[in-house]
Amino acid sequence: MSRRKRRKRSARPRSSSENLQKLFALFEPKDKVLITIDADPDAMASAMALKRLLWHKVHSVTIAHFNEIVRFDNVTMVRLLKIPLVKLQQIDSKKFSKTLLVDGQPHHHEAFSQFHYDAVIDHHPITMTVDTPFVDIQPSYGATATMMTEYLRAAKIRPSKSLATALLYAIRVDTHNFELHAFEDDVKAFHYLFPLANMNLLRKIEISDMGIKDLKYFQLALESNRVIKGKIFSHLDQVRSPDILVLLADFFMRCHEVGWAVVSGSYQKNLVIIIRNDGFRKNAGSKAIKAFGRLGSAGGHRAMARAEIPLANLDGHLRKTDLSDLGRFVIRQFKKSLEG
Ligand SMILES: [Mn+2]
Repeated sequence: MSRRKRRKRSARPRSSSENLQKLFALFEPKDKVLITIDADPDAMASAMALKRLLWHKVHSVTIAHFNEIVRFDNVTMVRLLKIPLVKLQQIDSKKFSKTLLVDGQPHHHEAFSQFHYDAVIDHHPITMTVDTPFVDIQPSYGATATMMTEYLRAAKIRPSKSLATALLYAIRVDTHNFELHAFEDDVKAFHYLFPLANMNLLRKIEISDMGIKDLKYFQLALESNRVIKGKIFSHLDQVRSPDILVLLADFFMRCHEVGWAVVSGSYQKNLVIIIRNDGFRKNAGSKAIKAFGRLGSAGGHRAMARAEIPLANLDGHLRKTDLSDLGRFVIRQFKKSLEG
């Protein structure tokens, strides 16, 4: 889950060994434990760590997620790190004697609200009281994985390569590579995990943002792009997701001569336009608004912007030649926005 609110530091310092003892006190050897998650890197890594903590302490630990895992980096993480997951919809919750929630709070999703949790470990802001036998919520942490790293250290458990890699990746993702709400504790956990992780796996997970099927869009974009004075334009017809357009725009920006990349395509009944620039005395957001704002939604920041125009709104705005080539329309509008 990603909440991007600023987090305040909690006044009371927490002792991880105290917390660990309290957590362990919840369990008996015969316990069948269910950990429920909204599967993203932080939730998965934290659940793995919790499973490791409870190893040999309980009868079994099952990690169940309610959401579909669609992002390719997450799919790759699950596959390469062999994270044992089951779908929440497929389990019989009555078979478990203890239920835990990591990287989320019971009211965050209705899939969680059906459970009576025994423990909640999370780092999101507290918006509602969580009334479970064990609660550890630390909004001053950039990732739940940081908290879990401290639990492991308090338990004197050295994480395996795959667990360390998962935790490291989780901290990177949740702190946006330490650009957003990262704190000293996150940096400390990162330092501790770094030598224990497999950097090759980590890199493969990080760069996995498309599938083989998506290569056809690259082929099309490579064949049909137009370069006009340091600006590269590419228009694709239907795409399976606007994410493809983002990947292509970022890809084109790798060419050192390119100052602007404008990649467009149709998705459902919209024309989607992704704009990138090198950030030098340019403003992608205002250009997007100027070029496309009156026809649909448009906006963004200095270096990146996006516009979405319902195709129905384009009636009467397209020239004859544009009908077979929306790309021509995009180029014309964008060039106009650069003038004056
Ligand atoms: Mn998180």
